[in-house]
Amino acid sequence: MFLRRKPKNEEPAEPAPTSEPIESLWHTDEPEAVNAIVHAEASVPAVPSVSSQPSTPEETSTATTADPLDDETPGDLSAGLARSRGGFMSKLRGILKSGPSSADWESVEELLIAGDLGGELALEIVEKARVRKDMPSAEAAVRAELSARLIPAEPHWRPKAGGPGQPAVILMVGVNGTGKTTTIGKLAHVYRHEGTSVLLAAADTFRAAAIGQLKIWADRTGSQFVAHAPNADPAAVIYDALDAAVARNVDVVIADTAGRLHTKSNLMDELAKMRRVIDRRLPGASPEVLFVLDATTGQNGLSQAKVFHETVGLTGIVLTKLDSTAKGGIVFAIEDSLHLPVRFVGVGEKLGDLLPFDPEAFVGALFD
Ligand SMILES: Nc1nc2c(ncn2[C@@H]2O[C@H](COP(=O)(O)OP(=O)(O)OP(=O)(O)O)[C@@H](O)[C@H]2O)c(=O)[nH]1
Ligand SMILES: [Mg+2]
Repeated sequence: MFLRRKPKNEEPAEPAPTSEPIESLWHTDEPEAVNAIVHAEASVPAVPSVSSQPSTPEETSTATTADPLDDETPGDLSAGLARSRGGFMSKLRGILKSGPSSADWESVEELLIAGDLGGELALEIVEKARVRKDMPSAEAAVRAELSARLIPAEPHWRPKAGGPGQPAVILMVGVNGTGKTTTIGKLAHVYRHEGTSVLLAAADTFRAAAIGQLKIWADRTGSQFVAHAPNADPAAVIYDALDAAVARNVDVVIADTAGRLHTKSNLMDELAKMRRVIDRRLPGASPEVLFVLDATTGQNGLSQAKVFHETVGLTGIVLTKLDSTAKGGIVFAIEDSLHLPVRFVGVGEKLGDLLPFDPEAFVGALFD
């Protein structure tokens, strides 16, 4: 069992956030107290376990094997974009192939807007594409203009630790139901397969079910797990999770947070506190703050992202549910307006349906 230790030589200007169980647990090893905080690790056969923390039968009891989410088959970007390719893109390709007249270029603009690029960007793309002389066709010109809007890929992108002995940290944020927890599970699966040790922090303390949902992902992926009781201070969960990760030499901590509306200032303040706690516990760390955006919310998602960015300083986007929308053009709008890279796209509900975002492959899957 992991023994929590009081951090030495660390007196943060703002007291470390605590929730009741933590206060009473410093220096204690009482079994009844430990029940208030869950530190669990389980392993699944497909994933190499790299931690020395054994799991108990009780801790692994929530693992599910019959769930379709267990399907690790790598997701197919092209299949995930089928709706977009068959929707606005198919009409767009039709018009562009016929060598567009002025009226047709107007339709191109309308189709790009219908595909969720937003009015301003759609106009810019059309204005530039129609005067390009270096392209063999109108389709190639639009394709090149769209590609130019995307931030170049970083194929081997990984969250980085701030220094030796520190874990890399990912804070997953977004509005309700966008796919944060599922994305954490999929990401933990990827990292565990690479032999990286992962600790999931249940900083969505809003609902007891949210803690249970993340615990299932911890069990399924063989990740370690830190949670407090429901309604505890989420910043305290993160503080404790970082403590645990340092003590156990864990490589990556991924923190789940409750979905929140960008208009609720008290909830946004709570998120800002979580962000500050990371800086306080791991000075010099540069945590990844990933905004999980449901592609089906389209342009509304952009205004949400802007407020989150102002509050917590986003470092990247995860665009989920691309398989459920015919408006995959939102990718261009996000990168163009937020200047933040899309790190991953979700193209389904299976474990393997989280793909690193590759701009070239994305544009190819839309056009080809
Ligand atoms: N089709 C599809 N569904 C997805 C994808 N990602 C997540 N989902 C589904 O979206 C639903 C919500 O996912 P959660 O992970 O619980 O969302 P959340 O953001 O954690 O929700 P809250 O914690 O309530 O804010 C679940 O049914 C997921 O299976 C995706 O890429 N494609
Ligand atoms: Mg969740």
